[in-house]
Amino acid sequence: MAGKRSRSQSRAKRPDSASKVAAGTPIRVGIIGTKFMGRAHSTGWNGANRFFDLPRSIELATAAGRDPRETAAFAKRWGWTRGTTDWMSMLEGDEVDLVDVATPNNLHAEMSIAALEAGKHVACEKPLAATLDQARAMRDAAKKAARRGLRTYVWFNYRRCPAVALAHQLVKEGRLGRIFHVRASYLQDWGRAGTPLLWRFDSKVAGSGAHGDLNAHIIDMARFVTGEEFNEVSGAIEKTFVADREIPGGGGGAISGKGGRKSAKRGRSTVDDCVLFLARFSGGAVGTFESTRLATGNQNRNQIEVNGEKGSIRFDFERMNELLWWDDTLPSKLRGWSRIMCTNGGDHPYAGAYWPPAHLIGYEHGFVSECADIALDLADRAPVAPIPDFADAFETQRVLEAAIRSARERRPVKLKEVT
Ligand code: NAI
Ligand code: SOE
Repeated sequence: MAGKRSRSQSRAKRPDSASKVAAGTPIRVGIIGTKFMGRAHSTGWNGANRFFDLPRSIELATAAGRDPRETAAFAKRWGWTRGTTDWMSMLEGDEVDLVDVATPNNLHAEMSIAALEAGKHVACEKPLAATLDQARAMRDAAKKAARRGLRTYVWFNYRRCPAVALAHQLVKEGRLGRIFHVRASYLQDWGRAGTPLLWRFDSKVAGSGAHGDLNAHIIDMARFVTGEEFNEVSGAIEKTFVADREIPGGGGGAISGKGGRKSAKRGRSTVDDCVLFLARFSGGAVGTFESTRLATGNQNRNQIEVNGEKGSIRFDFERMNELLWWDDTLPSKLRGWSRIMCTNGGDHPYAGAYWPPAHLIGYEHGFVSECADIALDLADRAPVAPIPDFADAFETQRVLEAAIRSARERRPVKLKEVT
């Protein structure tokens, strides 16, 4: 996208910010949600202080959960000063500067908007919301709060894999030239028939299934890497393979509720297991997108390939430290896929904060890097890679909505129809 930067690449200039007032002072974080993302974000906030030299340190102030005993244990284990079962209590007074929303999708709007109204910055999990209406309300609340210097962030953490941030840089440097194809898929297989009816299968809570959960990531990644926006979505297919599931008997962990108590009760999944669609981009590229929970044998296969006139890149999260790169400007006898190990500090984004070359990083480092980027941004310093705010994540939510309309109405949907 010569000359014109999309929302995923840039940040609007802000008025004099609340962060400036507090520059140099610690950022006091309050988190809501103490399970999978509660643990990942806690690792992130703790690790950012240690791996990065931050202009503002991070204080893990308050953790809010639902069960008093579990919340107290979580707070102690992960280094939060206080645990509470009343998330609203952290909005009163001056206990926290930023609220981290790590709860199921239907709670993002209520919690984020309340935090912004209470004068807190917000870092909210993806997808921005369960519905387009909730997402729009969040975008509008963020716009209003920005006038008071408040900032919003969305945890599209895969942007912070060094390989993905490098792909973004290569495109920006013009090394791929004009982009022809985007081929993205996010394949998981934990949605098999034995997996109980967790919140991720309840449309009232999750909004959608694999679509909002996984397509949201690859839509964001495509926008981030290419710098192009979606113009049209077509040919979408939405499918639920396993509608009848066991109602969980309680307990259990991991994404699939593994180890939980058995129950004899059954219920219906009200979400998709997979959504596939085609796309046209603002710079003329075309794309294919596929997300599923039933791609047996693919556990967390978040992949993107971009083909340009001068070269191509290929990324697969299951080999997250590597970026595959084809340089089509080389003489043909030298052309081939190069495997770039994205771990060289100084050359590769984020790598310098961690280990020596090829001493690999893992899933949690994406969250550490994201927390560091948030701390940089709150000190008015440029993050290593742009962080999506609510307005940016709303653009991703519009694409999700366009794909669902395309699937249900069996027609191409232009993004300008989705406001
Ligand atoms: P989870 O089920 O493991 O944890 C949800 C947490 O929210 C639990 O601690 C639960 O007690 C808490 N919670 C639920 N209702 C609450 C309420 N009314 N008040 C206070 N706390 C409440 O879910 P998980 O996997 O952590 O997902 C949370 C969010 O993070 C979702 O939006 C999900 O899409 C997103 N996510 C993002 C990932 C990423 O890669 N960025 C990875 C996994 C999840
Ligand atoms: C489950 O599908 C899940 O944890 C998603 O919720 C995350 O967003 C994804 O990054 C990993 O898988």
